[in-house]
Amino acid sequence: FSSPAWWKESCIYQIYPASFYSSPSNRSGWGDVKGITSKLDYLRDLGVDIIWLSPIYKSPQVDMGYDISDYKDIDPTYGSLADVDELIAKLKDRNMKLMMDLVVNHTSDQHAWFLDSRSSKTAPKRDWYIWQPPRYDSAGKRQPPNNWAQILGEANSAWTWDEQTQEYFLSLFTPEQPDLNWTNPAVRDAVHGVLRFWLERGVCGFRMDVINLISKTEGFPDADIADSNAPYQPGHAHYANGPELHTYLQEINAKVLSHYDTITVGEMPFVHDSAEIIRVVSAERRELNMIFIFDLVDIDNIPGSFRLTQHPWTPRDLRSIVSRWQTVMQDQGGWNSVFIENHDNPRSLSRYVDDSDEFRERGAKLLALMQTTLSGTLYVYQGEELGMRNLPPSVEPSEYKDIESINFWAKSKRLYPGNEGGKLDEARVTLQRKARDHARTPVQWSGGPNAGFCAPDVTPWMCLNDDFATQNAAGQQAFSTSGELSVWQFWQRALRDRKKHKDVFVYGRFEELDSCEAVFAYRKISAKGDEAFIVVLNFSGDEVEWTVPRGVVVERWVAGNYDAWGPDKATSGRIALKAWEGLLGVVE
Ligand code: TEU
Repeated sequence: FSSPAWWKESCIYQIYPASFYSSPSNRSGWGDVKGITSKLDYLRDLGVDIIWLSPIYKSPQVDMGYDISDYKDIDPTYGSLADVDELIAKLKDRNMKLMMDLVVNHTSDQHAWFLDSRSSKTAPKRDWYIWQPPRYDSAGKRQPPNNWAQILGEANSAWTWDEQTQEYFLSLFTPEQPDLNWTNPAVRDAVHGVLRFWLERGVCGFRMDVINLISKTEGFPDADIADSNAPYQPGHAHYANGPELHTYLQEINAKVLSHYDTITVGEMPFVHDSAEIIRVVSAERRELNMIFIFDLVDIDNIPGSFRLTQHPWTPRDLRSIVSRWQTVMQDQGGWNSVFIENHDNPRSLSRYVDDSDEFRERGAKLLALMQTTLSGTLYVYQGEELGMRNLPPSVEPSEYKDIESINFWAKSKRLYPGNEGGKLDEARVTLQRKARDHARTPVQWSGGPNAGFCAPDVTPWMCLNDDFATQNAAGQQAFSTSGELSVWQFWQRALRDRKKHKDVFVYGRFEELDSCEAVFAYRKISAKGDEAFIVVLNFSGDEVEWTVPRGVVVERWVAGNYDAWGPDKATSGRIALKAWEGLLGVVE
């Protein structure tokens, strides 16, 4: 059981600025900061305390702003520093806060630091990035320094050749995102300066992009061969949670964070070891408040491989992942972040439940019930509160905008031009299921032109989902005479309940109850033991029976996704669950 803190109880809402809201006078088809500011009441009404903005800094937008060319300025697409100051002030008026995305594993290749670094071998900032001479193969052909693959284009090397200075630089994500050399104290100082700049401006903290990749194994050894047909291999073992990670995180804390009242969440892909994770998030080590663990959003990846792969999974896997991390954190003194969506993953509705017209509302509410009753800091991704779903399969691979999908499709066409062995079809399905763009379509504000996302006569930068006429915020916020809550209203109520019973839902002890195949059941109990709830979730489209375990006395059901106000059901013995049904009950 953990001591209370504001950053634990807050509901954090992730905004993907390009697709959130474009203010009416904006003619670009992109969302902007002014647009965000104008929607604060919407967020406050939902129950949001903190907004986290995906990057809005100056950027060539090769990777949608995760390639930053100036950390201390705003990209004109999104507005200006003055707009951000206004946003912070308006948030403050509403008792809300702002978290920024800190992308410091790499910069853009257009950042002044890199322009200097690549200008010559003796440039003052040469050593701010990771440069290596080539290797030569037996045929005398020039090769990159090792076999690591690029993360957002796995057919390519993680190293990019620089003609001018005849060396390779490391670029784990794309060639336009060179990795900073964190072994250089001047780089770390500069990063600390970036944090201070934003904290002084009034932001409350940071989501730290791939922060676990900042320390690489010395000597850059080759990765083990995972796929002998592939030209390059996943190098995770040599850069995920590398040798100096903890030193660097503690340094950030000592030099910067400890001087402010902040919230930090580190993005930590490719790491599953609980002892290592606890090292980062246990309070006494002073590293980060919490991290994003990827097990749930990577549930359908081939283990150890890349994100754009397919791997079968069952509700049992989902259950065991959620249970494992709830338990590890409470038993070992760590702190969870509870999330199931972000801008790098398909929509949770399409992925974990059923996005058909028949079941989408049930499914979205089922996930809301789970998310709002788990211990940890809760993150909601824009549109999740509306049950937004993936783009329809009719969208062609060539229409995806994301660099990862573009590289993946180009590779697939090159390797299987004649759809050999059905492999091109398979790649198409992989994109239909997993492209990052599914989460990047504009937020559906209304059923009007452009879903109310931007001016009616402007073309949005990214196609809208074709279901916006019936699925949109205005419709879901409207009062319904049927008495049934919309997905948005369900989230609003669930977020309120989470706050009201925070001793149980945010801080309480998690205990998995006898779950069977698709049914995930757990009990949450406050530290004092004076309050407890039961949650029963049917992660299947089948009607199933589930038995309330002996020793669990359900007083009454207080909420459900078929009857928001508490279904009239048996409270002991066998209970019948409908397809995708979820229940919340008070336990004695
Ligand atoms: O993502 C890091 C990351 O490794 C994944 O989520 C990644 O997108 C996926 O595994 C690719 O297969 C972060 C950002 O969230 C992402 O948008 C950026 O592209 C990436 O870092 C580089 O900054």
